[in-house]
Amino acid sequence: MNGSPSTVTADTTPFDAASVSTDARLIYRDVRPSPAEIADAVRQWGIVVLPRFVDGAQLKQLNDEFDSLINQRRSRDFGVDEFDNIVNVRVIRDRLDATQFPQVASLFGSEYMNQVAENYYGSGNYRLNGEIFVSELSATQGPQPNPPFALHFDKRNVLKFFIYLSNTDERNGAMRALPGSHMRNRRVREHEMVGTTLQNIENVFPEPLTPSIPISGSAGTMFVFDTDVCHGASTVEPGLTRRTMRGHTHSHAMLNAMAADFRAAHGTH
Ligand SMILES: O=C(O)CCC(=O)C(=O)O
Ligand SMILES: [Fe+2]
Repeated sequence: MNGSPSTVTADTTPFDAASVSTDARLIYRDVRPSPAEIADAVRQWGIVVLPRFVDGAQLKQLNDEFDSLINQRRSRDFGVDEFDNIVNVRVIRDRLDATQFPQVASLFGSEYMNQVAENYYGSGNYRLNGEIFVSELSATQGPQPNPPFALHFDKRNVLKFFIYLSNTDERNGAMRALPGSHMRNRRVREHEMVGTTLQNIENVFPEPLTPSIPISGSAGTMFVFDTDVCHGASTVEPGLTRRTMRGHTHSHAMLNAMAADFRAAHGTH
Protein backbone atom coordinates (compact mmCIF):
# COMPACT_ATOMS: atom_id res chain seq x y z
CA MET A 1 0.00 0.00 0.00
CA ASN A 2 1.19 3.49 -0.75
CA GLY A 3 0.31 6.95 0.43
CA SER A 4 -3.14 8.42 0.62
CA PRO A 5 -5.90 5.80 0.64
CA SER A 6 -8.62 7.87 -1.01
CA THR A 7 -8.00 8.02 -4.74
CA VAL A 8 -10.57 9.87 -6.77
CA THR A 9 -10.11 10.70 -10.41
CA ALA A 10 -9.86 14.40 -11.21
CA ASP A 11 -11.14 16.25 -14.28
CA THR A 12 -10.17 14.04 -17.23
CA THR A 13 -10.29 16.79 -19.87
CA PRO A 14 -6.78 17.28 -21.31
CA PHE A 15 -4.99 20.42 -20.22
CA ASP A 16 -5.10 23.29 -22.68
CA ALA A 17 -1.81 22.99 -24.60
CA ALA A 18 -1.29 26.73 -24.43
CA SER A 19 -1.21 26.78 -20.63
CA VAL A 20 1.14 23.86 -19.92
CA SER A 21 4.60 22.87 -21.14
CA THR A 22 6.87 19.84 -21.03
CA ASP A 23 9.97 21.87 -21.87
CA ALA A 24 12.30 21.38 -18.89
CA ARG A 25 14.36 24.42 -19.89
CA LEU A 26 11.54 26.66 -18.71
CA ILE A 27 11.85 25.53 -15.13
CA TYR A 28 15.59 24.76 -14.59
CA ARG A 29 17.77 27.66 -13.39
CA ASP A 30 21.57 27.51 -13.69
CA VAL A 31 22.25 30.63 -11.71
CA ARG A 32 20.85 30.98 -8.20
CA PRO A 33 17.76 33.17 -8.61
CA SER A 34 16.65 35.82 -6.17
CA PRO A 35 13.72 34.89 -3.89
CA ALA A 36 11.48 37.21 -5.95
CA GLU A 37 12.48 35.39 -9.15
CA ILE A 38 11.70 32.04 -7.54
CA ALA A 39 8.27 33.25 -6.48
CA ASP A 40 7.60 34.58 -9.99
CA ALA A 41 8.67 31.31 -11.60
CA VAL A 42 6.44 29.29 -9.26
CA ARG A 43 3.56 31.63 -10.03
CA GLN A 44 4.14 31.17 -13.75
CA TRP A 45 4.92 27.44 -13.99
CA GLY A 46 4.06 26.01 -10.57
CA ILE A 47 7.62 24.71 -10.14
CA VAL A 48 11.25 25.83 -10.45
CA VAL A 49 14.39 23.70 -10.16
CA LEU A 50 17.73 24.77 -8.68
CA PRO A 51 20.50 22.26 -9.40
CA ARG A 52 23.33 22.13 -6.81
CA PHE A 53 21.38 24.20 -4.30
CA VAL A 54 23.27 22.32 -1.57
CA ASP A 55 26.73 20.82 -2.02
CA GLY A 56 30.04 19.93 -0.37
CA ALA A 57 30.17 19.65 3.39
CA GLN A 58 26.63 20.89 3.84
CA LEU A 59 25.26 18.11 1.63
CA LYS A 60 27.31 15.52 3.48
CA GLN A 61 26.05 16.75 6.83
CA LEU A 62 22.44 16.84 5.63
CA ASN A 63 22.81 13.22 4.55
CA ASP A 64 24.21 12.34 7.99
CA GLU A 65 21.27 14.08 9.68
CA PHE A 66 18.91 12.27 7.29
CA ASP A 67 20.39 8.94 8.40
CA SER A 68 20.01 9.86 12.08
CA LEU A 69 16.39 10.90 11.65
CA ILE A 70 15.50 7.76 9.70
CA ASN A 71 17.43 5.38 11.97
CA GLN A 72 16.16 6.87 15.21
CA ARG A 73 12.60 7.42 14.02
CA ARG A 74 11.02 5.08 16.55
CA SER A 75 12.76 6.54 19.56
CA ARG A 76 11.82 10.12 18.83
CA ASP A 77 8.90 12.39 19.14
CA PHE A 78 8.13 12.50 15.39
CA GLY A 79 5.24 11.19 13.37
CA VAL A 80 6.25 8.29 11.17
CA ASP A 81 4.46 6.89 8.11
CA GLU A 82 5.72 3.54 6.99
CA PHE A 83 4.46 1.67 3.93
CA ASP A 84 5.98 -1.17 1.88
CA ASN A 85 8.46 1.09 0.17
CA ILE A 86 8.15 4.48 1.89
CA VAL A 87 9.48 5.70 5.20
CA ASN A 88 8.38 9.21 6.06
CA VAL A 89 9.50 10.99 9.21
CA ARG A 90 7.36 14.04 9.89
CA VAL A 91 9.44 16.62 11.71
CA ILE A 92 7.75 19.59 13.35
CA ARG A 93 10.31 22.31 12.80
CA ASP A 94 9.49 24.10 16.07
CA ARG A 95 10.32 20.92 17.98
CA LEU A 96 13.49 20.07 16.10
CA ASP A 97 16.61 19.98 18.26
CA ALA A 98 18.89 22.38 16.37
CA THR A 99 21.98 21.25 18.23
CA GLN A 100 21.46 17.71 17.05
CA PHE A 101 20.22 18.57 13.55
CA PRO A 102 21.93 21.90 12.77
CA GLN A 103 21.84 21.63 8.96
CA VAL A 104 18.18 20.67 8.76
CA ALA A 105 17.29 23.45 11.19
CA SER A 106 19.33 26.15 9.46
CA LEU A 107 18.39 25.18 5.90
CA PHE A 108 14.64 24.96 6.43
CA GLY A 109 14.70 28.03 8.65
CA SER A 110 16.90 29.98 6.25
CA GLU A 111 16.29 33.57 5.31
CA TYR A 112 16.45 32.59 1.64
CA MET A 113 13.49 30.23 1.96
CA ASN A 114 11.71 32.74 4.16
CA GLN A 115 12.12 35.40 1.47
CA VAL A 116 10.79 33.03 -1.20
CA ALA A 117 7.71 32.35 0.94
CA GLU A 118 7.25 36.04 1.71
CA ASN A 119 7.43 36.91 -1.98
CA TYR A 120 4.96 34.15 -2.75
CA TYR A 121 2.35 34.61 -0.02
CA GLY A 122 2.96 38.15 1.21
CA SER A 123 4.41 39.23 4.52
CA GLY A 124 2.78 37.64 7.57
CA ASN A 125 0.55 35.31 5.52
CA TYR A 126 2.39 32.00 5.88
CA ARG A 127 4.11 29.56 8.23
CA LEU A 128 7.60 28.75 6.95
CA ASN A 129 8.30 25.01 6.79
CA GLY A 130 6.09 24.14 9.76
CA GLU A 131 6.70 20.50 8.89
CA ILE A 132 9.71 18.90 7.27
CA PHE A 133 9.19 15.49 5.69
CA VAL A 134 12.29 13.31 5.72
CA SER A 135 11.60 10.43 3.43
CA GLU A 136 13.16 7.39 1.86
CA LEU A 137 11.69 5.47 -1.06
CA SER A 138 12.79 1.97 -1.92
CA ALA A 139 11.84 -0.34 -4.78
CA THR A 140 8.20 -0.26 -5.82
CA GLN A 141 6.37 -3.44 -6.76
CA GLY A 142 4.33 -2.98 -9.92
CA PRO A 143 2.26 0.04 -10.96
CA GLN A 144 1.38 2.58 -8.30
CA PRO A 145 -2.13 3.95 -8.79
CA ASN A 146 -2.19 6.26 -5.73
CA PRO A 147 -0.35 9.42 -4.65
CA PRO A 148 2.45 10.12 -4.04
CA PHE A 149 3.16 8.10 -7.23
CA ALA A 150 0.05 8.84 -9.25
CA LEU A 151 -0.03 12.26 -10.88
CA HIS A 152 -2.12 14.48 -8.58
CA PHE A 153 -2.45 17.85 -6.94
CA ASP A 154 -2.51 18.03 -3.13
CA LYS A 155 -5.92 18.47 -1.56
CA ARG A 156 -4.31 20.78 0.97
CA ASN A 157 -2.33 23.38 -0.91
CA VAL A 158 1.32 23.82 0.11
CA LEU A 159 4.49 25.51 -1.16
CA LYS A 160 7.19 22.85 -0.92
CA PHE A 161 10.98 23.17 -0.75
CA PHE A 162 11.99 19.72 -1.97
CA ILE A 163 15.63 18.58 -1.79
CA TYR A 164 17.20 15.47 -3.29
CA LEU A 165 19.91 14.04 -1.06
CA SER A 166 20.86 11.35 -3.57
CA ASN A 167 21.24 11.53 -7.35
CA THR A 168 17.71 11.14 -8.66
CA ASP A 169 16.18 10.31 -12.03
CA GLU A 170 13.31 8.29 -13.43
CA ARG A 171 14.85 5.03 -12.23
CA ASN A 172 14.83 5.94 -8.56
CA GLY A 173 11.71 7.96 -7.99
CA ALA A 174 12.30 11.42 -9.53
CA MET A 175 9.22 13.52 -8.98
CA ARG A 176 7.34 14.20 -12.21
CA ALA A 177 5.40 17.38 -12.89
CA LEU A 178 3.38 19.15 -15.55
CA PRO A 179 4.54 22.79 -15.54
CA GLY A 180 1.68 25.25 -15.90
CA SER A 181 -1.04 22.86 -14.72
CA HIS A 182 -1.36 24.62 -11.35
CA MET A 183 -3.65 27.33 -12.73
CA ARG A 184 -6.47 25.03 -13.74
CA ASN A 185 -6.00 22.79 -10.72
CA ARG A 186 -6.19 25.77 -8.40
CA ARG A 187 -9.53 26.83 -9.88
CA VAL A 188 -10.87 23.30 -9.49
CA ARG A 189 -9.56 22.91 -5.94
CA GLU A 190 -10.86 26.27 -4.77
CA HIS A 191 -14.23 25.58 -6.35
CA GLU A 192 -14.45 22.14 -4.76
CA MET A 193 -13.35 23.41 -1.37
CA VAL A 194 -16.58 25.35 -1.13
CA GLY A 195 -18.86 22.34 -1.32
CA THR A 196 -16.68 19.38 -0.35
CA THR A 197 -14.59 18.45 2.65
CA LEU A 198 -10.90 18.63 1.73
CA GLN A 199 -10.60 14.89 1.96
CA ASN A 200 -13.14 14.32 -0.82
CA ILE A 201 -11.59 16.60 -3.45
CA GLU A 202 -10.90 14.67 -6.64
CA ASN A 203 -7.19 15.08 -7.25
CA VAL A 204 -5.71 12.15 -9.22
CA PHE A 205 -5.08 12.33 -12.97
CA PRO A 206 -5.33 9.55 -15.54
CA GLU A 207 -2.07 8.77 -17.34
CA PRO A 208 -0.79 8.87 -20.01
CA LEU A 209 -3.56 11.32 -20.92
CA THR A 210 -1.85 13.84 -18.67
CA PRO A 211 1.82 14.27 -19.64
CA SER A 212 4.63 15.09 -17.24
CA ILE A 213 8.40 15.53 -17.15
CA PRO A 214 10.76 13.97 -14.60
CA ILE A 215 12.47 16.42 -12.28
CA SER A 216 15.88 14.75 -12.45
CA GLY A 217 18.80 16.15 -10.51
CA SER A 218 22.02 15.29 -8.76
CA ALA A 219 22.18 15.15 -4.96
CA GLY A 220 21.72 18.68 -3.62
CA THR A 221 19.15 19.74 -6.22
CA MET A 222 16.23 21.69 -4.77
CA PHE A 223 12.93 22.39 -6.45
CA VAL A 224 10.25 24.69 -5.16
CA PHE A 225 6.71 23.91 -6.16
CA ASP A 226 3.13 24.81 -5.49
CA THR A 227 1.28 21.53 -4.95
CA ASP A 228 -1.50 22.73 -7.26
CA VAL A 229 0.80 21.68 -10.11
CA CYS A 230 0.24 18.07 -11.29
CA HIS A 231 2.99 16.02 -9.66
CA GLY A 232 3.83 12.49 -8.55
CA ALA A 233 6.87 10.34 -7.82
CA SER A 234 8.35 7.95 -10.40
CA THR A 235 8.49 4.33 -9.39
CA VAL A 236 11.79 2.96 -8.00
CA GLU A 237 13.68 0.10 -9.61
CA PRO A 238 14.86 -2.87 -7.53
CA GLY A 239 18.00 -2.17 -5.54
CA LEU A 240 17.64 1.61 -5.75
CA THR A 241 16.48 4.20 -3.22
CA ARG A 242 15.58 7.88 -3.14
CA ARG A 243 16.47 10.13 -0.21
CA THR A 244 14.68 13.47 0.17
CA MET A 245 13.74 16.20 2.60
CA ARG A 246 10.99 18.68 1.98
CA GLY A 247 9.73 21.69 3.86
CA HIS A 248 5.99 22.37 3.83
CA THR A 249 5.06 26.04 3.84
CA HIS A 250 1.33 26.70 4.19
CA SER A 251 -0.53 29.96 3.91
CA HIS A 252 -2.40 30.91 7.08
CA ALA A 253 -5.59 30.77 5.00
CA MET A 254 -4.91 27.12 4.16
CA LEU A 255 -4.00 26.28 7.78
CA ASN A 256 -7.33 27.82 8.84
CA ALA A 257 -9.22 25.83 6.19
CA MET A 258 -7.50 22.65 7.37
CA ALA A 259 -8.40 23.37 10.99
CA ALA A 260 -12.04 24.05 10.06
CA ASP A 261 -12.16 20.85 8.05
CA PHE A 262 -10.72 18.91 10.98
CA ARG A 263 -13.32 20.37 13.36
CA ALA A 264 -16.14 19.53 10.94
CA ALA A 265 -14.90 15.96 10.53
CA HIS A 266 -14.58 15.46 14.28
CA GLY A 267 -17.84 17.13 15.26
CA THR A 268 -16.31 19.93 17.30
CA HIS A 269 -17.01 23.62 16.79
O1 LIG B 1 7.53 12.11 -3.50
C1 LIG B 1 7.22 12.65 -4.55
O2 LIG B 1 7.94 12.66 -5.55
C2 LIG B 1 5.87 13.32 -4.63
C3 LIG B 1 5.52 13.87 -3.30
C4 LIG B 1 4.22 14.59 -3.24
O3 LIG B 1 3.23 14.20 -3.78
C5 LIG B 1 4.19 15.82 -2.46
O4 LIG B 1 5.21 16.22 -1.90
O5 LIG B 1 3.12 16.44 -2.41
FE1 LIG C 1 1.60 15.60 -3.52
